[in-house]
Amino acid sequence: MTHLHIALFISLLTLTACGGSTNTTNINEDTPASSNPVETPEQKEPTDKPEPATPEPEPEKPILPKTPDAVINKKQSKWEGPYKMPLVASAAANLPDGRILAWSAYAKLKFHYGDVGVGKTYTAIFDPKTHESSEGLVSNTEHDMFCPGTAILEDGRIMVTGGSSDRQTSIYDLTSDDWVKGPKMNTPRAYHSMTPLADGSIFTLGGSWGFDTNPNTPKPGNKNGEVWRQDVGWTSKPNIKANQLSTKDKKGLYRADNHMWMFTAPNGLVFHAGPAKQMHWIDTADDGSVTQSIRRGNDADSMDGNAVMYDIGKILTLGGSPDYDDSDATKNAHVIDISKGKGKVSVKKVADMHHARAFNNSVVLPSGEVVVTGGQAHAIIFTDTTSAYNAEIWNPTTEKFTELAAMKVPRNYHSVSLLMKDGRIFVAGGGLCGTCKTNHPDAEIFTPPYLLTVDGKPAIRPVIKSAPSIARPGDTINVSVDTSGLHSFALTRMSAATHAVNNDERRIPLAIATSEQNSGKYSLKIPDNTAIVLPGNYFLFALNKNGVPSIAKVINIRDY
Ligand SMILES: [Cu+2]
Repeated sequence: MTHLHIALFISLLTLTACGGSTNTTNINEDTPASSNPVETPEQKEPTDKPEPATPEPEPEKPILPKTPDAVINKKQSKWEGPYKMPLVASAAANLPDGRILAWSAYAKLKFHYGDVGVGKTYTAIFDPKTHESSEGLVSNTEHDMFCPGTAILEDGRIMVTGGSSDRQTSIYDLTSDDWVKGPKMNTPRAYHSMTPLADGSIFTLGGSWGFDTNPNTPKPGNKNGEVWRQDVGWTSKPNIKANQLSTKDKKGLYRADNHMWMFTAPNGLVFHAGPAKQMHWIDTADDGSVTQSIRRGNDADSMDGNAVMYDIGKILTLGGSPDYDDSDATKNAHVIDISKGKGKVSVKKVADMHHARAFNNSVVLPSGEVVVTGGQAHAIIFTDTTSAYNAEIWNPTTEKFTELAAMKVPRNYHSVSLLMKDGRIFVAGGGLCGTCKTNHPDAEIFTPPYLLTVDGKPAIRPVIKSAPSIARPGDTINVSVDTSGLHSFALTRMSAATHAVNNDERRIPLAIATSEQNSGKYSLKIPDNTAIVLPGNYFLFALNKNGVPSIAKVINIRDY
C-alpha cells in the first residue's frame, strides 16, 4: 500500500466513523447512551474506528463516491417510455440479471379488499433491455400478494407477506425462478412493513389496513412485531407494540400503523424513522422492546412519504402527509443520523423539495444522491390530481434538491421505483382500481444526470471487468476495472418496493485498501459489521472521477 493510499484509506475511515460534522441546526437525541440495557448479538464495535494518533489526512482525491462538482452542476436527465406492462406494478423487486419482478393482486388491474378464498397473484418480469414483460400467475402459494410486506432475504430470495391474504408468506426463489410457500405469520397484516436484520432474519411490524369492515377479520390495532428466521419461521415479539409507533391518522388505527420506515442501524437495533413524527429504537431480542428516540424535528406525521438510507447510518426522509387519505403533503426533507447509536441520534431539516409529495418513491444512487419521483401535493388514493411530474435529485454534499425532467405518466398511490443494475431507475404502476381512470399498467425508465454529459449525451462509463460473486463482511475483495483513472466504489443493496416503502435498499461506500490504477486492480474493504452490510445481494458499482457509474456486478454478502 502506498503512502497516498494509506492516507486516503484513513481519510475514509475518519469520514465513516465521524459521520460528518455537527450542525448547529441539529436536534439531538437526549437519552443517555448508557440507558441501552440490551446489547444484541450482532452488536459489535465497528473495526473501522479512527486511530487517535492519525495525522490529518489530505483532503484531495476522494475515494468515496462523493459527488464531484461536475455532477452537482449537471441538470441533464431523461425519461424513456412509457412501456406497456400487463398489470399495474404496485410492488416490484430487483432480480440479479437486471430484470424487474413486479406484481399486482388477484387481478391485473384491480384488487379485492381481503382474501377471496384461495389467493393468487398476477406477476410480470420486465426486461429493461427489450422493454417487454413476461407474464405469470402464482397460485401454488395461495396468496393474493396485494398490499404486502416485502423484503430481500440473505440469499437474494424475495419474501412477500400478508396483504389481502393476511397471514400468508410467499418466497420467490431465484434458482428455480418460482414461488414457494413460506410459513404463515402469527398476526394477520396488510400495509405492514418489513426490514432485514443483521443475522439474516426479517422483522415485520404494523398493518391494520383491511381489518375494519369485515366482521370475520380481526379488529385494527395490535399488529405487534414478529421476526422470521429460516429455521423457525415466525416468532411473535409481544413487547414491540405497533400502536405505540403509530401516527394520529383521522381514520384511526386502520391507517395509523401502515408503511413504517424501519432500518437496521450499525448498532444492530432497528430504527423507526417514521411516518410517525415520534421516532423510536426497536430491539428484537427476546420478546422485544421499544424505546423513544427524538421527534423528527418539527415534521408532522408523514404517512405516504418515504425514507432512504443513503449512507452508513444516515437516512433522508422525503415528504408525506399527516393523514393517509385526503391530506396535504409537505416538501419536507430531513437528514437523520443514527450512526452513533442509541442516545446519539441527530435530526437536521434540510432544504425543501421543489414539490410537495405523498405516494412518492425514492432511491439512492451509488453516488449517494437520492432521486425522488412521482407523488401528489394533496394525497387522495386512486387519483392523479396535483401530481408532481418532475423528478428531483438530492445531493448529499449540498443537501439540496435539483429539479429534473418530467415523467409522462403520473405515479401516485400504488406506484414503485427501483434502482436498476445499470444505474438507471425503473418507475412503474399507480392505480389498480378496476374501471377507474388512474390505472397505469406501464413503466418508465429514468436516466439520472450522472449518466449524461452536460450536453445530454451518454457519458463514458467505467467498466468492472471482474469482481467476486460472494464475500463475507470484513473481507477485502479484489476488483478489476478499466484504467481510466482513480475510481471509487459503492454497494447498493438489491431491494423490493411497494406503497412508497423500500426498507431494503441502502448504500455502503467502500474503502479502497490498495489500488494500482495502471492495471485497474483495486482491493476494497467490506465493513466488518452485518448490521451495516445487511446479509443479501448487492449491486457493486465503480464510479469514475466524474461520478459516472459502471453497470453493476452482483455480489452476495453474508457469513458463508
Ligand atoms: Cu395498497
